[in-house]
Amino acid sequence: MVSKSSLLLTVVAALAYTTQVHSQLVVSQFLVAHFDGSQGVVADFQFSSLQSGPGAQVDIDVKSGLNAQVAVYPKAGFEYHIHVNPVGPNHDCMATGGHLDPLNVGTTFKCTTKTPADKCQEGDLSGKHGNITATADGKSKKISYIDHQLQFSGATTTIVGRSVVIHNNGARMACADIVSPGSGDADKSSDGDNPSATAESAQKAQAQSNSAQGGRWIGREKATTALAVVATGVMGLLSAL
Ligand SMILES: *[C@@H]1O[C@H](CO)[C@@H](O)[C@H](O)[C@H]1NC(C)=O
Ligand SMILES: [Cu+2]
Repeated sequence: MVSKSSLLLTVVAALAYTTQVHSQLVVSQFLVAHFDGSQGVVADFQFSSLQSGPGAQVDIDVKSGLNAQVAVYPKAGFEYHIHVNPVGPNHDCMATGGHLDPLNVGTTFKCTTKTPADKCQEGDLSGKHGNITATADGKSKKISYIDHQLQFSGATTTIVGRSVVIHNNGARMACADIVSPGSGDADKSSDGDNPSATAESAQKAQAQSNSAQGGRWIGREKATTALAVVATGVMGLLSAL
């Protein structure tokens, strides 16, 4: 006869495991690129992994700097891409190299919002989703979309450790590293004016703990196994009472 306390222990352990598995199914990866104003642009980019398959939800919040007066072509707006390398010393945007392009699409083929996305450079975000509009006050409406090419792993495909570059008629106007929230540059962000800052930091903390655990998906089989263990434990406990 198994003791009640050991059964109880099994239930508690299995519940703890299930909770952990569940949270990893919800948020796997969350990355940010923060433009801190040192190159005239204050903006936050967020990349959140999707629940299934490659791709990411991209959320862009331009707070200042993308003014129509600054734009070489105010009507066209500003292009922006994910470049392969991080930003160099002293905010050197040239150090970021070329576009993230694991498919070797190249720059001669221009992607538009109508091009099938699997034909585009992974990093050509403004090609696939449109330029950032130039405005009178340099602040733009929040931009959100899903990009199915973005990946959080793979030596050639990952967006981890890359950078975002904002262009003004081709010139590299400002750049920022893509990093885990709370690491290095991302910390300088002042979220004080952001009403969703609390929810955001909770999400960031979650993502951090997930990436600390490797940031990988845990299969549904494992979640199901954990649930089965919980169920067995509960039934065992009930029958022992
Ligand atoms: C995006 O901006 C670039 C540079 O200003 C411009 O050449 C291009 O035509 C713009 N794209 C669209 C779709 O307006
Ligand atoms: Cu670029």
